Amino acid sequence: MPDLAAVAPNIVLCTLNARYIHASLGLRYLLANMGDLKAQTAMREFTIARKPQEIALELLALLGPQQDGVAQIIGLGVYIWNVTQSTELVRLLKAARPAVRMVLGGPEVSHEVELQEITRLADFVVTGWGDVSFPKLCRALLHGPQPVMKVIRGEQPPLNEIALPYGECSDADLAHRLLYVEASRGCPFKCEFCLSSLDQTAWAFDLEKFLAAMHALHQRGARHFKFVDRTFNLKIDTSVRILQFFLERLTDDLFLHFELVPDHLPQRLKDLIVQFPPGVLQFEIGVQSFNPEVQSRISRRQDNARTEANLRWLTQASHAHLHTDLIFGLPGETLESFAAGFDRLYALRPDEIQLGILNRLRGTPIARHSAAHAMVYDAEPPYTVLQTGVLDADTVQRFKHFVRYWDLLASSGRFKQTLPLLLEQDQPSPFHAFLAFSDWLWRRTEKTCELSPELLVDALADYLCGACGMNRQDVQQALLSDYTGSGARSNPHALQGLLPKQPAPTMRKPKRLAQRQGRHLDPDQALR
Ligand code: B12
Ligand code: SF4
Repeated sequence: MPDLAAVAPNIVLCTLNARYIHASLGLRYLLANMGDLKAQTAMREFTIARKPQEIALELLALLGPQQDGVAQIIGLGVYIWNVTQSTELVRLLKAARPAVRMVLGGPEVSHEVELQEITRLADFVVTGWGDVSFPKLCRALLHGPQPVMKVIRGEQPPLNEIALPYGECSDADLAHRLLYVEASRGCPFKCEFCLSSLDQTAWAFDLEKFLAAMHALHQRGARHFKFVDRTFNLKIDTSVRILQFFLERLTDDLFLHFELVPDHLPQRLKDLIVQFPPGVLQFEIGVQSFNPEVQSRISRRQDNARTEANLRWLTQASHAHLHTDLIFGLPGETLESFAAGFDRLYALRPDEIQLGILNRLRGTPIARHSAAHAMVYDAEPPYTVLQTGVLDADTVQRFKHFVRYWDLLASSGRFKQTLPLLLEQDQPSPFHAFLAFSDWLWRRTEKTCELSPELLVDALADYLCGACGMNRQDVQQALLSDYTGSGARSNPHALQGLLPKQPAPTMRKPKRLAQRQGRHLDPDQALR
């Protein structure tokens, strides 16, 4: 029986992920770079759904009893999605064991440090990159000389001096979680709503070393790779090498996610993209706004004509799944100008249009517009815009309903046949058509959650046949195809007598349904 106190780690790296499926890449970097301290370091991940009390107890049990003269350190990764729970966790840990050294890091505590409750409660804060500075701080805490500064600016060494983290991914991570990988850090662009606009440039990891690590992961069975590079198509030589690497390993189960800037798609990249069959490539393309005035106000350089041409090419010539983003509430963006951007994007028929509402992230330069554009933001994370000089609070609220219903009807992929009936009628535009439906559904239900597939089917039938006067048979046909195609097997009122006869329900049915719906949902959206 080993002596538990002797094997207990005295450094614990911890974070609260948004959901279990998101494994923390940042924490794995820190662990991989602990050097001589690695043997005494443990990593523990939780989700934001866990109670801070339970997490605190688990962390303290892991550290074991305090021993004289040996520092115990907890490093906590703090992000916008976990800062509320993390603040409570730090409070509990410091109350239970005041001697424990609480070190914070991560983007949420890297800016406006002095304004936050969590940083007040903690002992140390490392801002920016933690790969080198966290182990250095631990060494100082364990062996002296003791650090004098509470806030430490994280060093940014050349990337080839940082150990890659992929060896820290367990087999369970590879089997059950999204595998985040990173071929470069930073972004050269300056979009003011985004934290990456503070980076001076983008830095690339040594490509051969990176690909060797991807090869090792692939050999271990990894097939889903989610690149967190801010702009995958920045250096085309690198993008080409990475795509070639995966083309050589093409299998049915391969899945690759990349973030792209929309107006840069040279022929060399196109030539490779077309070689990937359906289901392998997913591109997340932030369009954010098509409004040139707003784009220039927030320092977002984007060639709209080229963006449109590239999106059109991708939808028509490639098999890539296109996930596009728009942001509502940017300074000076009206409901009408946003609607025009939405319609322009919808006309290109990307697979998904994800609608976000502006968040004022700590440290981002968008704050400079707050006074001039009468921007009011929620003081609580994720600091969502509540009103602007050209959008009153009711309009923002109205749009929130729109977003929720859009997620349920469009992004979920569950109403592929019915959605065109709704959007492409004689309304002024698809945006206004959906807005009219959204207003109607809100008046009817006064809720944006607990809307079952059956309730949505019935609501769509009533709206399209009633308010819009469409032919009932056409509407029923579209709804029937969507409803049965989604795997749902209940009996909505609007489809009575049309559904194929089902065997008597069994206890396992709801679970199978939930799993099937889960596949349609983007994990990132399921979070909202
Ligand atoms: C993956 C991801 C997510 C995942 C969650 C992942 C998880 N673990 O649960 C999902 C998709 C759910 C998500 C959601 C959102 N995200 Co996000 N996301 C990312 C992304 C793409 C990758 C993170 C990553 O792995 N980076 C790579 C690692 C190496 O960097 P890192 O995590 O920053 O870690 C380094 C340092 O921060 C530091 N560090 C980290 N932990 C610790 C701990 C200690 C002790 C120390 C000393 C240092 C330290 O050292 C690490 C190595 O240098 C980043 C963008 C990016 N490329 O970084 C955005 C990013 C983190 N997200 C961001 C935002 C704004 C959001 C959303 C609000 C977006 C939206 N509008 O909906 C939502 C949050 C929703 C909510 N409920 O609040 C912002 C950060 C905001 C913030 N202050 O935290 C980022 C930076 C994007 C950006 N450029 O603006 N996101
Ligand atoms: S939005 Fe994209 S392109 Fe703009 S600064 Fe952020 S990461 Fe870079």
